[in-house]
Amino acid sequence: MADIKTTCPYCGVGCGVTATTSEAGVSVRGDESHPANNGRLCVKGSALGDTVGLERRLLYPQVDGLRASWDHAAQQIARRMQDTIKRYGPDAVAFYVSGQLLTEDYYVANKLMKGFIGSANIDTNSRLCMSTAVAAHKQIFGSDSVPGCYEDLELADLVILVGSNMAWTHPVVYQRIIAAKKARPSLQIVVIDPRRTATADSADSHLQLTPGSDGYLFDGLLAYAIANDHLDHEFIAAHTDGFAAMAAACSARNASLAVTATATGLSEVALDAFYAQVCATPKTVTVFSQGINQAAAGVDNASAILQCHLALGQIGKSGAGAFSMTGQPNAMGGREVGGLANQLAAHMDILKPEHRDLVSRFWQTADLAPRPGLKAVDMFEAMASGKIRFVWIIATNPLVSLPDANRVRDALIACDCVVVSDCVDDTDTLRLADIRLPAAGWGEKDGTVTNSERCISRQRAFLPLPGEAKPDWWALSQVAKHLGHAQAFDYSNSAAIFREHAALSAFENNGSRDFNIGALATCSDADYDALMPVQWPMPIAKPEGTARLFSDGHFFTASGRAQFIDAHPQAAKTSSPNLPFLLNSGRIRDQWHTMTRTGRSARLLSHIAEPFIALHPDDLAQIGAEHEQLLSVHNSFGECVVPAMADSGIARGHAFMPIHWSASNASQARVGSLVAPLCDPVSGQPAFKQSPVAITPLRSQWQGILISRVALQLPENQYWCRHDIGVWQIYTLMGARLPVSAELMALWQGTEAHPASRKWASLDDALGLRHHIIGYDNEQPVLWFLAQPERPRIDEVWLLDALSQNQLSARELSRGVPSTGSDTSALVCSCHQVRSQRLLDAITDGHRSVEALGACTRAGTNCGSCIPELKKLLAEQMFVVSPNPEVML
Ligand SMILES: Nc1nc2c(c(=O)[nH]1)N[C@H]1C(S)=C(S)[C@@H](COP(=O)(O)OP(=O)(O)OC[C@H]3O[C@@H](n4cnc5c(=O)[nH]c(N)nc54)[C@H](O)[C@@H]3O)O[C@H]1N2
Ligand SMILES: Nc1nc2c(c(=O)[nH]1)N[C@H]1C(S)=C(S)[C@@H](COP(=O)(O)OP(=O)(O)OC[C@H]3O[C@@H](n4cnc5c(=O)[nH]c(N)nc54)[C@H](O)[C@@H]3O)O[C@H]1N2
Ligand code: SF4
Ligand SMILES: [Mo]
Repeated sequence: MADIKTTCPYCGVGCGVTATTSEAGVSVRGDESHPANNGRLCVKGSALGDTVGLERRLLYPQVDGLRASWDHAAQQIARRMQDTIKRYGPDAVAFYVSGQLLTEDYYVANKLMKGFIGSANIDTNSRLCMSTAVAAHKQIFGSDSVPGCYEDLELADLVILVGSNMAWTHPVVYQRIIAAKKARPSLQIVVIDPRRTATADSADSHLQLTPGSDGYLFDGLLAYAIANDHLDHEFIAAHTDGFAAMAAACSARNASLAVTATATGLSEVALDAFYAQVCATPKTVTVFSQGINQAAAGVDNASAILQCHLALGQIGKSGAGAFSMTGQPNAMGGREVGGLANQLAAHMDILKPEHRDLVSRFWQTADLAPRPGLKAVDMFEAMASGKIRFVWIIATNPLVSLPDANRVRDALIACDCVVVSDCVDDTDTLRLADIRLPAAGWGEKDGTVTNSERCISRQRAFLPLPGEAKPDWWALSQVAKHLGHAQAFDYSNSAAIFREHAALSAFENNGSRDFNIGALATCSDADYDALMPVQWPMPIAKPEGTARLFSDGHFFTASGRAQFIDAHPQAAKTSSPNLPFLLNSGRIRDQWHTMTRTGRSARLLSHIAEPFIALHPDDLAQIGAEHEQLLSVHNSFGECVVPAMADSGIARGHAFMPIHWSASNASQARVGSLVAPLCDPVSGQPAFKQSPVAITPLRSQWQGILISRVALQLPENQYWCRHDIGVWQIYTLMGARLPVSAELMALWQGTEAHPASRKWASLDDALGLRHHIIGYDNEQPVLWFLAQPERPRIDEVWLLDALSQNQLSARELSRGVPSTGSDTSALVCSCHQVRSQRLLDAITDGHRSVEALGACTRAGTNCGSCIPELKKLLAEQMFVVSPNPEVML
């Protein structure tokens, strides 16, 4: 029952987690001593214990569909790679890796490809996530450095959240800001997002701009600061180059309030107020995330943000700076080891001969890649066109997450050999693998990650390796040995890799490179085990680490000064008569990416369980559709079929879809299949947020829920989505024609060769409008199906439990709710399972604040992710109770 301190494997906040293993399973709580979260966890982190079960894990290597030993698998990978290299050269092989790898895994993958295979064709899903921020940092600061730290967000007087739905995507940092605001109400929060999000709901102001117009907004800010002389002349003169040229280009564009208002769709009054506020607030932090990064002109937009901070001298000081929030748990670690195709290790540059020479000598190799490799989208295009013929994909699901996802399928099919390392046994990408490798997952693997504020923390193992699962660094090292590089990859543990990584960061680093963790280069295995969270840089002379960069005005450019450039704003894609909606895509609160882990937690499903497309209610009416009706969303790249969600927070002509559904868990809901492979020209990051689409309503006559212990092959032409909870699979279905019980039973019986032990009870109603079936195997319920014209509302958490225990009354079974009468209204607080009806009752009973609701129902008292929803409920209800605006305050 020992407590192990580790780090959450989800978002880039990088919260410390204390995990306790007992016979009852794994329980987790926030680590009070971790500087990122001081004991807090969001709902995803709190549910980590639900996701560590061994159901549906990939446990053994497989080669061409057959179970194989690790040695055979590694030998086959090496042989197939060598065959490809012999015939087509080293650039015909590629690795596609992930910001969810540990730094040690990442270091080994990068070293093998760039150092020893001799190609730089290793890219990562961070290309889809952070490459725009990387390019902007390098362009302006000379290095990929996030200047500030989380504390700055608490110390600021103004926090600007641009293209970030932080309340849902980085909830613990968001809660830190909200707590700071509560203690000091003068702290102002401005959200810049074309969508009214949960984050926007609790901000002081929301600038609902035209998608992709951020460049104009920040160019307008520079123009305003220049015109009204709000510049920090001293800082500009002492620590920057190129200001005059940038200012001249900006002035030449005449970015007046009127011009900016037209470009951004915001009013001149709103712009004037925002600009005046920023210029008058020295302690301003601008946080940017995917609304900026995932845009066709993302690097220019991000650069414009960084330049505003330079021009106003709002950088390198406590409470001031531009802050790129990183998405994945180790996006930063991946950048540190040079995981992107256009980087070298330890923040060095593959285009610089002196850096190539340094790394070659450090790795003792003569085969270092001579030039940058292909970026993710180009890499998969090279597979489709036969230039790359071998790919090893590790810890990412590109068939779902890349743009033009249908083309990615063609790309993998065209390869001679596809190797996929994953921890689960079924993903869209794994389905196309020739060789599958079982990876150690969270709780089993051991190493380090770096969060958004450059803080390096340990992920520690507290569970045994299941089956034959192995850490990714180990698998890569085995293949390296079969390729003849035994000496360079002779690592005994992750500590040995980390020491090498740290030593490289300090190797001949005379202060010209920002990334230096030389103080850790000689750590013993025991030191590494005990490593406390620490922020880099931490050169030998500064083992305590560094909270803020650039405080001394020194930048990592040749002149030591930050560089102003002409980040000229450009308009993003727009809709057209044939494709009248602009589709935005992103995350929901309780799911992580393609749901291979969060999809297994029943409580994480209660918030939003199904794919959807959100549209303004007036747009829904205009296309002749209703809330929850099935819609076909399509363009020349693909089609999705998902239910509609009416959302007045979406502007007219826009739409939003979540990224979480794949072919493995829904009939047709991969949003990536609708996204054009259009990328920022500098960073290569795809413009995921603006895809023109057409939307057509579909007719469905019935809706159903199916809960089954056996996987069923559902008909392709009907809508379904599925979640796997323990031994159960839960399907939501919709269709054109109400199925007859017998059809479904035939499907079920068809899954067994000898169905004698299976019986079913069918409770169809007299009018034939409602079908209800319970299937038994050896007297135990194993299948439950309810279909009716309207959407069934059932209590899944209760039902799964009841089915497992076989303790159901006929009445309960037929309704899917306990006979005591259960609340099946929308779940608001996942941590304490509090539903909206309970909250409405509490509000009616006089609990009229977030705190009072929390005290009464416990909602919002754990991770706080649902506080924006509590506020919304309160605002709506208060209005009903008393339309007097004073009461609302
Ligand atoms: N719950 C949850 N949290 C996560 C993740 C997850 O899967 N689930 N994934 C993690 C990862 S890898 C990442 S990268 C982060 C992403 O974190 P965020 O960037 O916060 O999340 P997104 O939902 O991708 O997009 C953010 C917002 O950008 C807005 N946006 C779209 N277009 C524009 C535009 O033109 N301008 C502006 N200003 N805004 C725009 C969208 O409406 C959206 O609200 O989340 C991390 N955290
Ligand atoms: N349309 C659209 N598309 C997007 C985005 C968007 O906003 N809109 N966002 C993009 C962004 S920012 C991101 S980060 C990507 C994320 O997209 P992906 O990286 O494709 O999504 P994940 O589901 O996180 O995939 C991780 C896989 O690795 C497995 N895994 C987990 N841990 C390990 C491990 O230790 N080792 C191994 N070998 N496997 C492991 C998981 O089971 C899972 O299958 O999506 C991108 N795609
Ligand atoms: S905010 Fe949530 S998902 Fe992100 S690291 Fe913390 S607990 Fe994990
Ligand atoms: Mo990401």
